[in-house]
Amino acid sequence: MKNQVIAEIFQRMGALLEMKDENVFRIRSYYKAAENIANLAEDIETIRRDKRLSEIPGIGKTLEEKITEFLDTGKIAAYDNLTQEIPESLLQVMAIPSVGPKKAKLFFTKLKVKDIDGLEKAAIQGQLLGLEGIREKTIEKILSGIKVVRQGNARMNLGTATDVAQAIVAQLKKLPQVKQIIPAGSLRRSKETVRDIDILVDSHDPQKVMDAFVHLPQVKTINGHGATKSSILTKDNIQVDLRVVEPKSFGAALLYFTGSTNFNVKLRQIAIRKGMKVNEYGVFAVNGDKEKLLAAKTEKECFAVLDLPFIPPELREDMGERFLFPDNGQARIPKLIELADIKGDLHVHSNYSDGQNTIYEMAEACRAKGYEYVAICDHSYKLRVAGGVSPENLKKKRKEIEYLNKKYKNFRILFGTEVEIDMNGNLDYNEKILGEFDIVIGAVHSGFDQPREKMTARLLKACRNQHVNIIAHPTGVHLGKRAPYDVDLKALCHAAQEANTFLEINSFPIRLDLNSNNVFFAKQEGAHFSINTDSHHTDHLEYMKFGVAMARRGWVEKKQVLNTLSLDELYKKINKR
Ligand code: DGT
Ligand code: CA
Repeated sequence: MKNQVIAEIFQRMGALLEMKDENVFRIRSYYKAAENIANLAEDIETIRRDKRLSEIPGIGKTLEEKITEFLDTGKIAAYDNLTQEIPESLLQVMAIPSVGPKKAKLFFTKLKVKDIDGLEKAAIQGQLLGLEGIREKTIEKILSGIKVVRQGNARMNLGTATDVAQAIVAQLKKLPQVKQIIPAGSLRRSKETVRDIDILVDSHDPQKVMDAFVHLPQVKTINGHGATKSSILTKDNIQVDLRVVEPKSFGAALLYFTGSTNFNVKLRQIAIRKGMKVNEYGVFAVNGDKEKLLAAKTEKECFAVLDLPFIPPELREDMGERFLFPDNGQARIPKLIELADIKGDLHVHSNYSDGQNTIYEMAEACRAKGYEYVAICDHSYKLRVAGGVSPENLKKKRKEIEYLNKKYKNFRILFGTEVEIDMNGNLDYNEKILGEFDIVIGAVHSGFDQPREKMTARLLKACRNQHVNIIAHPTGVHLGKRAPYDVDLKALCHAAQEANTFLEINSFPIRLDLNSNNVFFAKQEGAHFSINTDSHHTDHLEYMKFGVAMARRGWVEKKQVLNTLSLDELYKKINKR
């Protein structure tokens, strides 16, 4: 499918036009088209063949011509012209938090800054100071923004890693030589971001598996092609390592290559204390220079001979180590929440704001997942850029939901909102309107730079509003794009607990907010959670698994999560009806 490539080009064209100070509507049309194309479920070439391009929302005659041009020639002349004028590398500069198109252009024209390295150099050498609108503080922010972007370039988010790994696993699974195949490493531990993908295969015939791996269609370069280990770079520059191990030691290898490194170190220490040894080939009893294999075939057997319970991969981090390996006594592992415990999604958008699907389509997709409810929480009026819903339109939305609910027996659509929390902690709709919703999610989408006390006060105030049930993406982080804002999470947890407000674990892969560290901390502080997808398309409902993974990594149990409740229990919990 060429969908993603075309979406990417339109996204870039939007950004380049923004840098050129073009008409805002023109800029917006490229961004909107990029988003809509990226979210298409159908192959754009099929749509073109059926002459239905103009039916894609936001695609007018001009954009239709550009899509056709790309599908015919593999190029878009207008894009090439733009990159002649403005180097593409400036898009990365523009993506740095607190830079943006205007400053990127300023640095380019005044200082010939073409890329991130150039900007960093100019900032350190003091060349930025004195340019229009640049103060000492701006430079500090730019330098820390560069760090965020560099980290983002070095590590992909869990969503991307999952997609890449799944595509490779699906192809290799077809080989008769492959018995088991599991992505290990940070991906198996569901870490928020992943540097490279480590896949483990159980096979008696490694050579065949290696050959198939290095010839996969997604391979750009082969960095290594050995007898039992190979390493490739995909066309998107993602490193994937594949190891083949013998079936008899698959468990020990899986344990080793799942890590984390710190967890492995701890495991080795425990083994030594018991007169044993652990490595990727097994767990051994050591007696002088004699070694006897005790376990290797499955992870469970390896843990058992070390007198440990099975430790879920998500817990194999430094976090929670004092519970996993207490100084005296047995490891205590709670029964972690599972995806199957989730009974509904409490934060999705519809086309009433910036969602791609109708309320009905979102509801049907949730029903298909076996949910009991979904809350349609569109943006509030102030967030115009995301189609915030006006008070008049709310009435229409509510009627539509009531009408649909009449038809459902064991399913309910909740009338919700993701309401803007302003700079002072006030909410975008008045109390009367807020009282009419089934679910209110408070969210910060502006003024990320506020100092800690201000931001904390702002969030606490929203949290204590009697109508607010959930605080959306509590730290505002965008992985690789925007650092979290500065908030006293402890204070927020305490206020949330007192006010019966739930902290969101936002499952959207570029957010994952709260992240697992914050979840772990918030849980200790007594907070309760709602795991939501923030879906803007039915396809995004799948992201729930990532939010659940964050909860598991934070040692969260079912009882601490609002949307594991049945509809009746949920209403009771939030004092509705
Ligand atoms: P990443 O790739 O940075 O997101 O994180 P990981 O955990 O996937 O790290 P990676 O890819 O370097 O290695 C995969 C696993 O292999 C790691 O979690 C533990 C194991 N491993 C790798 N190198 C070592 C090592 O030097 N010592 C030990 N004990 N384990 C290692
Ligand atoms: Ca890795």
